[in-house]
Amino acid sequence: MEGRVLVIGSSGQIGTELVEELRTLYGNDNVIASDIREPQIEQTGPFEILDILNKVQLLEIVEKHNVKQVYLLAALLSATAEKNPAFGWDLNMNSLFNVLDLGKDKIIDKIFWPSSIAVFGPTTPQQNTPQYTIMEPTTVYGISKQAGERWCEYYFEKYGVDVRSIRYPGLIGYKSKPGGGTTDYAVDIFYQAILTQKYECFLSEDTTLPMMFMSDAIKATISIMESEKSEIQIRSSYNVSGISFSPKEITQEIQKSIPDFKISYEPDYRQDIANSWPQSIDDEYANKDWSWKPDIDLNKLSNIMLNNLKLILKS
Ligand code: NAD
Ligand code: AKB
Repeated sequence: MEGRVLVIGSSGQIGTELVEELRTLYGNDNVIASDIREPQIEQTGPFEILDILNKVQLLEIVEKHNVKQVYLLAALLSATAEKNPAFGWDLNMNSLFNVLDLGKDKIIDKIFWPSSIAVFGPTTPQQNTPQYTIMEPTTVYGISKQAGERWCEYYFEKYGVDVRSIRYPGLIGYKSKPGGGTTDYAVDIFYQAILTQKYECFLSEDTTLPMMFMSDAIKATISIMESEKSEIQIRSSYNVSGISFSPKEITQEIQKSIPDFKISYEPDYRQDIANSWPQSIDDEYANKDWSWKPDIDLNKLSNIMLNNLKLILKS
């Protein structure tokens, strides 16, 4: 690989695990982690404090480390962005422009930018949501992701920027905590099942959403980035699917290991966000173009989360 990799937003839920995997693949010193805040875990390679809205600082770091690939993870997620729509729009859009412009100016060669199932809205078919369908998102986060997808495709078509993207579903892992999304309950529930054997869920029991275990998300991310350029036929963003479940279904899965675990439901403003999203995703294009296939089902996910969090929380 020519040049180094920069991960922006590396202290967050995905960045924490992605940096670890990229360093295993490319070597510790070839992956520069960066964030506006300190990392959640001890670093095994270079780390820079970076505010992605500061273009000058971004260029300095890119030149200092001879960066050629950028993974842009900094963003406000759905629930947090609803509380501060103007800032959510500013961060989510201008971070993307700052990185896309580095591609346009031929300073970097390749960009990964994640979109989300939040690009879909209440008028989208909710079951097996196709790649190409009605998209009328009702959250500022979803609007920013949809606009971001259009800009990615535009920069590819007009300026030849090699930008690649996937629409992540809700992500679940035990190595890092989520940062303000509507799907966060599906991580918190495991902590509470172990710590207190009870959980008050902010979504109703039958709210089914598309989800994915973090190792599958990292696999999809690295797989799309390592694919040949010619294989990437979609330059907006690819649907990818993992598993779908509701709070009731994940509770039943946890109860197989912790029979005394109890859940109660107190839906809040995040219920409206969840209601506007798909329940399951059709990812035939990702499968066809770059052989995407998830590994982890609900049963495996639940066992991995419980086994690892028990060790972490009880140590
Ligand atoms: P996160 O909130 O856990 O992490 C985002 C990181 O960005 C944080 O560490 C934060 O400190 C950092 N950040 C915020 N403002 C910054 C700035 N100005 N400059 C530099 N860093 C800044 O989010 P995540 O879950 O890791 O998500 C990463 C990306 O993936 C986002 O674009 C998100 O929309 C997308 N995504 C995530 C999920 C999910 O379930 N986690 C699902 C779909 C899409
Ligand atoms: C959120 O809930 O905001 C994220 C997402 C699905 O984009 N997890």
